Amino acid sequence: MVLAKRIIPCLDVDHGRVVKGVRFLDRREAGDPVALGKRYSEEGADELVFLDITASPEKRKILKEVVRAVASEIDIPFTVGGGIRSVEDARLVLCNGADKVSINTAAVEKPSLISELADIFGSQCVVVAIDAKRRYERREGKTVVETAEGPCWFEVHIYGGSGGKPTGMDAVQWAAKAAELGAGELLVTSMDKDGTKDGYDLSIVERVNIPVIASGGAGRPEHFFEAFSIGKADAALAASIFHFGEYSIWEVKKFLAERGVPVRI
Ligand code: 0VR
Repeated sequence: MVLAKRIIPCLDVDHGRVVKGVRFLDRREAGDPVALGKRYSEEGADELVFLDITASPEKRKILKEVVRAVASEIDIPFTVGGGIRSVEDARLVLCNGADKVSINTAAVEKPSLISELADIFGSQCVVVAIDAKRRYERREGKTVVETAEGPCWFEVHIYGGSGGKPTGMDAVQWAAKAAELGAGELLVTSMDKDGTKDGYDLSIVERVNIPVIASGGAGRPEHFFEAFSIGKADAALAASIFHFGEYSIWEVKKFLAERGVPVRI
């Protein structure tokens, strides 16, 4: 049996409103999370991701009322992240309608949280989000990846807000570690591609040995096709093209199905 490739719209939420920027900067408003979530669920999205992107930089808890409001309008798997730092935080989000939790900052600061969450809720519930940015300067011990733009390594960033904070960590190595600790899935976002509509950066995706969601850069249906054909993505996440109405989820799926990619219609 072949697993269907998943198309996942992403709601990046800032104080109750969906926003979208370019390379994690210059965010502009993109709508109401409840209305958008409902629309995507009806349009055939396979899952929905909700990220409270200002929770970690503001050191506050996720806005659980908004999570609950979105959850009540959709009937597809729902992944929620932003500001989740403990088992209790995860439980709260799951009790408010999430099916999976996504952690980034807390996982980097305390990797054992991944195993704790996996032990309690199951790996299928734990998504580790990795926000990665290319670095072209050489650095000892980093995994060098050959790209069309030259050799580089990928640096993990935390605290999504205002461009994120570099950690010095190697994203390829961190992806392997997160998988070993019990993550069920990785959400790999290219900060260089985010919002550019230039296509995904699949360099990390192909080096991961657990299910992986490619994120950042989708601009046309062809980009999804690349993620599933040239790249080894299990799912492709996108925000800009769906929020601003350039393509519907249905159009993307039709394009993929016509080219032999297994998708749920
Ligand atoms: P598109 O390139 O518009 O499809 O973007 C997909 C994906 O990169 C974003 O929806 C998003 O999840 C990345 N953004 C931000 C962030 C993630 C975590 C924290 C902050 C941000 O500032 O955009």
